[in-house]
Amino acid sequence: MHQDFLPAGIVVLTGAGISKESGIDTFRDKDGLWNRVNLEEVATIEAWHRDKKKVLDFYNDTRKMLRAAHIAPNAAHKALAHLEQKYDGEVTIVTQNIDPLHEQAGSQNVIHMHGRDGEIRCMHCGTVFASDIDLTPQSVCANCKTVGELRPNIVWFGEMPMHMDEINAALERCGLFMAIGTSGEVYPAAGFVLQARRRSHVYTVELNLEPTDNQPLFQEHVYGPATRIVPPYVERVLKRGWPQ
Ligand code: BV8
Repeated sequence: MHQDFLPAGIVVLTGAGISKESGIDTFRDKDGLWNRVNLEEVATIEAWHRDKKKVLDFYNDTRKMLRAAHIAPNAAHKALAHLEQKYDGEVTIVTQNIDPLHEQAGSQNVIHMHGRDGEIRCMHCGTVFASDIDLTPQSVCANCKTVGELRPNIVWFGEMPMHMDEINAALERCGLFMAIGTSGEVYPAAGFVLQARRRSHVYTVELNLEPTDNQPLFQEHVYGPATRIVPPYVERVLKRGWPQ
């Protein structure tokens, strides 16, 4: 098909809110993680250099929480997988989440811009491993044998998010930008809606439990729990598309 006739792409930015009803806490709600843990002590590169054991123990606990038996994809994750299967254009999920729930729901085109659970990286040789083991400051890299340089393959504050070229390309091609379950407080993710709007024909919608500070940047707003608002919105897009 000629490029001009391919249906416009859809980019879906998701945040912790989409996984909340799967049993994973968000970060900035009143019961959120950053209200219990000081992110400066566990989610920055400085924290890792200051107290590796504290940071590694935090992510060892995070991994165990994410692997609990009751954690499973919810209707919102499944609706997005359905969208990817049924929409005849490209659907790209850009997630800020490190959990695997989009993939477990059946989504294939998922970009984890803040890294993902179950992967570790050696700060000495850069090798990334799939790994579920608890890391300690005594852990040894299987590749370069360096001791104490293994960390979660997660993007901390002050570090460059991953796959930015791929994300920027998807934003260039999209006709519909949906943000689901994100407070719009963390950059560069929070700036993607403005980046998408630089394209003349792009429609932007915020689907969230409640309005965020980014609300004025979106043309449409749907508020409520993700499992209640995402499935019908996906059906609407598949049946009628979006305002051009
Ligand atoms: C970068 C990994 C530049 C850890 C995360 C000083 C120095 C350096 C950078 C900065 C700085 N000051 C500011 C910055 C930029 C910084 C930033 O934006 N800070 C904010 C706090 C002001 N950003 C960065 O540091 C980023 N890197 O800028 O690099 C650079 C450039 C060149 C070279 C080198 C570097 C890196 C950011 C990534 C940090 N890592 N996570 C981990 O996950 O353990 S970010 C953290 O916040 C989370 O991981 C999460 O991914 C992210 C966003 O949070 P949300 O997903 O939106 O979750 P939140 O709780 O906030 O909101 C949930 C929403 O859901 C709410 O709105 C709620 O209403 C809604 N909700 C709740 N329930 C439901 C629901 N919605 C629907 N249904 C429901 N049931």
